[in-house]
Amino acid sequence: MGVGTVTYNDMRQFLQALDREGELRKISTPVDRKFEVGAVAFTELQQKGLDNNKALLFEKLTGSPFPLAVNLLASPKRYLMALGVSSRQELHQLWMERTSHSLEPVVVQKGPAQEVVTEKDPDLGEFPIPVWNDKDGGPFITMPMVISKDPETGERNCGIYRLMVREDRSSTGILAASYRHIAQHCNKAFAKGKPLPVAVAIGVEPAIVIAAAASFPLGVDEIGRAGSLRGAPVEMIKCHSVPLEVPATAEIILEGEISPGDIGEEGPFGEFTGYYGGERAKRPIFRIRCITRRKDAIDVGSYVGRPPQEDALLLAMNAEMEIQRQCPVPGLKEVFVHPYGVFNAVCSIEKKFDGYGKMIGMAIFSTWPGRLIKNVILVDEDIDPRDANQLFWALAMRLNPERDVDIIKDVVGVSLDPSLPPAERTSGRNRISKMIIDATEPFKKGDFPATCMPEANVLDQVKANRSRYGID
Ligand SMILES: Cc1cc2nc3c(=O)[nH]c(=O)nc-3n(C[C@H](O)[C@H](O)[C@H](O)COP(=O)(O)O)c2cc1C
Ligand SMILES: [Mn+2]
Repeated sequence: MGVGTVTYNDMRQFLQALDREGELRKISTPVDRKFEVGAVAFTELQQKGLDNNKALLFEKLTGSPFPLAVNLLASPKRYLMALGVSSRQELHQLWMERTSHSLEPVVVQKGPAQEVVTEKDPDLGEFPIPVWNDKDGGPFITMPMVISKDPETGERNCGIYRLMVREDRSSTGILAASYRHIAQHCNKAFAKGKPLPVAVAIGVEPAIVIAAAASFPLGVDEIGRAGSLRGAPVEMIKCHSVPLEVPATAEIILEGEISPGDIGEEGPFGEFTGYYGGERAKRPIFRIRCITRRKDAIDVGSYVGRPPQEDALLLAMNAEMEIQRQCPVPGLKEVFVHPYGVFNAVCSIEKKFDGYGKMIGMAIFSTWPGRLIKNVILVDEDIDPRDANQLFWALAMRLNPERDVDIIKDVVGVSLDPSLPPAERTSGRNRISKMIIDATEPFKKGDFPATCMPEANVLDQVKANRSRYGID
């Protein structure tokens, strides 16, 4: 098996791998899906942080026979495990090699995702779907793989767009920003007065989750990219009631449609920013016609809210790699998108000439994933962008704010950015300012003081013979 060829065939195999690695905690005491699941998941993340939190498996939930897995990819370690790599360098290499092309899925006749079929009175109420935060407008499915096809070209899309369970328990609200690919599928179907068939897969192989969360261009089938990432094609089965295919080994499938003019109240929801995103408002409704599932289905969710959390980590890690790939100016060494504050990026560069930092800063904003970034800090190659101590040293010693800080006004930002003036959000303009901090050494080499170090040969000898000094 080569690097990155993991082929977990379903979420269960990944859960087993997490368990083996000590990355899964099973909770056997009964837990309430309203507020309590959210509070337990939040506490785990807040107390242990991104590097040390564990995935959680709630085995008993009040009012539901199904268990619920939460935060499966909420640590860099588990993200790397999901793709079968052991370091960020390996991940980077794998991403660049594998995400430039697809490995087409194969359609199979049968799959566990259809062991139980409910076509009459589908009921979301039987699943343990949590109300995560105190002001959330209802229970939210936070890890749905939402699958649709372009009504004109037939190209498939798979994205993660939150689903709020409505009171009838057989429909959900859906929030997909206007630039999301499913919104563009809806527009095309609605222009012909037709509904858009939609299928939602819940509980899938982790490479599918990672591909669905990545910002690939319109027209790219994320399921094909997931196949490429995992090193084996994804097996799909035909849905019962809609002309779509879904991962054959998923835990739960929701089939239905979004129809023109069919809208209802949705939200609010505690967002990845740590704030409630937008008011309760009229948004499209996803009507469920059929639910299929495994006999002993395991539901899955993700705590979304104040960082650290999974959504922001997935956004940050995917953005780092895609900014790196898409930056048109050479010399970008490392991109660090801060997973607690995903609008911040610290980037190390090989500075070619004076003024190069600002140039790369502008180039980063101009990439598609760079839309996420509000503040970019450029540092020299000798600074590790992930090391806050080194970063603060560079900011203190290399920065002359008047010269090195630039603010760019009236740029399209992220609609959920809480610092957007309310009128910008409600009008859909979403314009914000952006900042470039060029903390690289200024002037020509030689004009800027040299950093100080002990004499190189002596230093090497001391390092090699540390025990001599009795201070190891
Ligand atoms: C856990 C999680 C929840 C998300 N929820 C939403 C959402 O509710 N609405 C949305 O527009 N994007 C959401 N996203 C971001 C999109 O899934 C992501 O940007 C994806 O690339 C969009 O797919 P698309 O480019 O095919 O439209 C979420 C991402 C994650 C990881
Ligand atoms: Mn897409």
